Amino acid sequence: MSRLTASPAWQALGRHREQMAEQQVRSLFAADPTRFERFSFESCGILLDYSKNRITAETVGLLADLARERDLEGWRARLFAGDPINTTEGRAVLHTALRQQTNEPVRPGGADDAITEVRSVMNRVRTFVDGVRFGSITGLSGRRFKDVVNIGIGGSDLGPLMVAEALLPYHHPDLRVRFVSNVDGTNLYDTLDWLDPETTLFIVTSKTFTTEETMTNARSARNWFLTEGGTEADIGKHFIAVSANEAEVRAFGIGPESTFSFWDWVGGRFSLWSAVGLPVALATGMERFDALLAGANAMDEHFRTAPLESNMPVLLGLLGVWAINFLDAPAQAVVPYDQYLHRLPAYLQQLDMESNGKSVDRDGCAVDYATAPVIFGEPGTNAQHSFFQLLHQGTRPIPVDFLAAAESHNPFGDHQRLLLANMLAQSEALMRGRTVEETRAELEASNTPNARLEALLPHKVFEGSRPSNTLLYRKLDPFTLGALIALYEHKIFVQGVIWNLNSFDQWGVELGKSLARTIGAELATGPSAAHDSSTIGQIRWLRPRMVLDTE
Ligand code: G6Q
Repeated sequence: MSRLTASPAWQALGRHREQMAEQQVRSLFAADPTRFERFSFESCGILLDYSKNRITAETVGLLADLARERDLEGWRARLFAGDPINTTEGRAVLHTALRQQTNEPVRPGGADDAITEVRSVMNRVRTFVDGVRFGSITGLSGRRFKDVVNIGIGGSDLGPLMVAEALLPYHHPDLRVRFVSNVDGTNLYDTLDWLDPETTLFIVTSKTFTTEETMTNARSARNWFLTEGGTEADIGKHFIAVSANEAEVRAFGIGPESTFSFWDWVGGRFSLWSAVGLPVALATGMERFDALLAGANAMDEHFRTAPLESNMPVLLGLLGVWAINFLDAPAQAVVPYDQYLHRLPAYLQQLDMESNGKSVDRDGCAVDYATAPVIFGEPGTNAQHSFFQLLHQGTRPIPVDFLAAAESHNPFGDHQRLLLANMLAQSEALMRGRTVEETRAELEASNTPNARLEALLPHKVFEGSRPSNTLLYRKLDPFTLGALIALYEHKIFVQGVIWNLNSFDQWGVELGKSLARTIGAELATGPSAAHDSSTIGQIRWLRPRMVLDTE
């Protein structure tokens, strides 16, 4: 048994689970008309309703005991103070410093004040963004930029992409932002096909500036630019870099005046608040980007100061632990009833699964409990017509996070009412289910013949008590979006603390990267005997059939 599973709070939750196993959530609602008031609250413009989970006040108390026992408050203080809590990489974790609204110094691992450095880079970002948006910074022929292409992958893509999509209503009407991430040439080809090199600005975003996909795309974009009429002398005007590795940026040919730095204390998947957010700032303007940061900071302050039992990220994290470790939930669905959040599930897949998808704890010991769930999702109502069947009647509980705005950016006729009705209906149906008696009554009322009724009955029953959280906000504006993202960042941190994980490294992505380098060479020369027969067989099948552009 690990220290966690042997701990008094964990054991107490295990006993409590036995009491809760048969507890129907609909009965809890029936017994307590104030359940919504007791298990919902608002912070930073977001209402969290967690009343549809299989919990009582005792569950919340026991979960908070677990958090205290794991010293969540201590870890939270170390996070904000800039202690090197990313121990395997010896780094501080200070994405919160990027959105700090005061000038109070923060020293990552005791080094120079991070806030001063952040302010200095962001002032340059501000000047650049205003210059491009107002037309004083232009391309080679003096024409205004019309297209911005961000070249990056993982943390250097998913965050800015998700936010740029979410804030589409705030975009500059004459500046389009596009994202190229995949090393599949189709991604770059499809993007470049529409572009005029004279009015295109490329942002090469890479913390390390060595990531194979990004550097391959960046080199191909540069070749395209030169082939389409640009000259070497124009590169500095059309290619800018966002990176923590200045030496590699120089080696690529981008000068200091076109480089925006960030730091090793900003993890890739937490970097959108730095100059990595440039595509968002260019598209929406610096005021909006500032509001995004302010929203995230408001959630930071809530996370830092609110009591554990009424602390939104803490509760979301603990409810996840309850579902994963005590109710055996293998996955977590994220379903925004907000089309502009259509990339949120993809973004959260990285944030959560790369942070906590681990089977070894901070001390290097194998864990004996489940960690990160599989995160998946799609916007509602589309999701209802695909995977909701499994959520309602599958064999295991899959918690759902529903998200929705009261007000749409596009108030077409009756759409928003229908959208919200569907979301409310789904969370109610998941929670309430439909008993055998209710199903029978319904079939009888519709005059279903008896034999058919008996055959259909088991298929039409819903177990119910399927957990969900609902997050409601007035409108998806930059401030609210910032708060929402920070909410999930901290939720994941909370879970990492409970599970005793380092949520800030990602060693699991390395093995495939190094094998890809070897196999890349062997696709040209032939496979070595070092591989298994499957890999060798596939290399042999592919080699004579591959068609490469060798120009
Ligand atoms: C995120 C990860 C990873 C990273 C990409 C891109 O936390 O570290 O997704 O963001 O591998 O790395 P570069 O920014 O260095 O190109």
